[in-house]
Amino acid sequence: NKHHSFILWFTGLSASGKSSIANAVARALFERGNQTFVLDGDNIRHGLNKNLGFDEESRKENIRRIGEVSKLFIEGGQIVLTAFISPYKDDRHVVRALVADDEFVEVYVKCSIEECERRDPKGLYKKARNEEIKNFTGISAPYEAPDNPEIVVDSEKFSIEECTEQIIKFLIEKEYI
Ligand code: GGZ
Repeated sequence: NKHHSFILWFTGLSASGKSSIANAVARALFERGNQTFVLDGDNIRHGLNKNLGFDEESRKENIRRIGEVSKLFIEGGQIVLTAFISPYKDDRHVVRALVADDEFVEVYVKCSIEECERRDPKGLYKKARNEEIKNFTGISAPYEAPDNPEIVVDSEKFSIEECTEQIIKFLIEKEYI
């Protein structure tokens, strides 16, 4: 079943490395001749979903729309990589149920809240601690880690490059690519 289209669904805390790893995996897939498309906050939350905030209902709607858009892209023959916190198990399950069993690959980017807060590349954790930002994942809003993701990469122990290699290796072994 090589060369089929599927969603590589990254989930993890803010600053866990989802976007960086998704973009590095997309580059590696492109170099192997695959067609890829990355969906992340930059192209979705600033456009299609700019009317949505971060309360539970908005996140649910955010993920639902991203799932539907991803489904369109896989119908168009792409490997779609999505990089959203997607903190709720139920919402991720809704997306999984939208597509065929072999078309949803959940990648948990594992990184402790302590390490994410140390990284704090945009100063958002600091603002969340000061309550300048409400409902911040890991501080004042929940993150439900997946129970059975297809892949777990530990971005605290391993570099972006190592995590990328681990994902590519999995995809080759399981004949996704
Ligand atoms: C979490 C927030 C929040 C709150 C703004 N909680 O590190 P970033 O900046 O670039 O990634 C975070 C991004 C999360 O958007 P998602 O669409 O991935 O979230 S979800 O899947 O839960 O819908 C962060 C920024 O937006 N951000 N406010 N309150 N992250």
